[in-house]
Amino acid sequence: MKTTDATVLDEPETHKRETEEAIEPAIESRPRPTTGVREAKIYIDGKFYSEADAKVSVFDHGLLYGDGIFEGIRFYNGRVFRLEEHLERLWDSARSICLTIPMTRQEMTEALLETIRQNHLRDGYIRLLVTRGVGNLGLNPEQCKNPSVIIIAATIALYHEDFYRKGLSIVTVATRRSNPASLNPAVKSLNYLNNVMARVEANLAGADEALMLNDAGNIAECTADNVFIIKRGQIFTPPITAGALRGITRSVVFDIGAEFDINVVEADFTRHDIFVADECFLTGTAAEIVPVVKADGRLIGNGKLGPITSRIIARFREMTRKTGTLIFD
Ligand code: PXG
Repeated sequence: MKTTDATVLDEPETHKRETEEAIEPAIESRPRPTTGVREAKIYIDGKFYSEADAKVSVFDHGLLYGDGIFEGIRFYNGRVFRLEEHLERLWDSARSICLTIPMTRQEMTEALLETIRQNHLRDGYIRLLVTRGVGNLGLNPEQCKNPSVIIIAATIALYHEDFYRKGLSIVTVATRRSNPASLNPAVKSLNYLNNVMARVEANLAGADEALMLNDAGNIAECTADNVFIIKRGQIFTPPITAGALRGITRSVVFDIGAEFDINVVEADFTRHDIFVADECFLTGTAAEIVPVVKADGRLIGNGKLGPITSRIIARFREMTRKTGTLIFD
């Protein structure tokens, strides 16, 4: 994204390549992402490893086939935001792909909180993965007897405040969100090539995010965010059946809508509805709630952050500071 401060997820500092490295690549000097934490501790299957030693097998089907699931979770002010919901979605994803998570939810909660503590963080981002585990080169998951659990805690550079005030520009891309009959977007799987290719298209078009349609031509979502529009005081977002992930931040918008007495309606809509909307915003754990002011070159509303989006962002920020599972007792 075109921001002054990229998130560690989007553009890790260490990805900025030195010219010499590009000419003469060496294993040691190859840029690699870091968590942004000094002496980071990464959880893999019950043990903590340094960044350099945190490795998985090349025979893990998570790598070979994108066979696995993940969650991106934020914590703010010493509290993990909406942890229960994230774990519920993780367990739902696992069930959907017939993957057995090798621990209880209570154990997962403890492992996750301990990873944050080990990294001495109060604000940051967690990447939680469950891979199918080590198998052979065939894709049959029955080869994989032991799924792996990986938990990475990272600092996350917030987008510059301007980004939330001035809004993003998005473009519709040709890559369609995968059909639920092929790969259901409701499963948060490690297979993100569909979204990655959409993001490549947005990059090539010079836009901040890609708007993805489903096979029917209706809006599904963006590459890592849910889409909302506001029209005549009502809020609309595509239903899960349109190919949207059941976003946790999305569900917070439903809660805020109820508090503000604003209708939040799940409905199929098209690009046209975005072009004529009064306001538009995206929601995602990393992006949080961010206004969209331009879609396919058209200004949305007056092209500025709208009043309802602004109130929602303020309330969301208050909730993130004050609610969540305590990390330190
Ligand atoms: N749609 C998709 C396809 C996602 O991957 C969301 C919507 C928003 O859901 P939450 O629960 O986060 O409100 C996601 C979020 C990132 C990033 O960099 C986010 C996700 C995956 C990978 C990276 O923000 N998932």
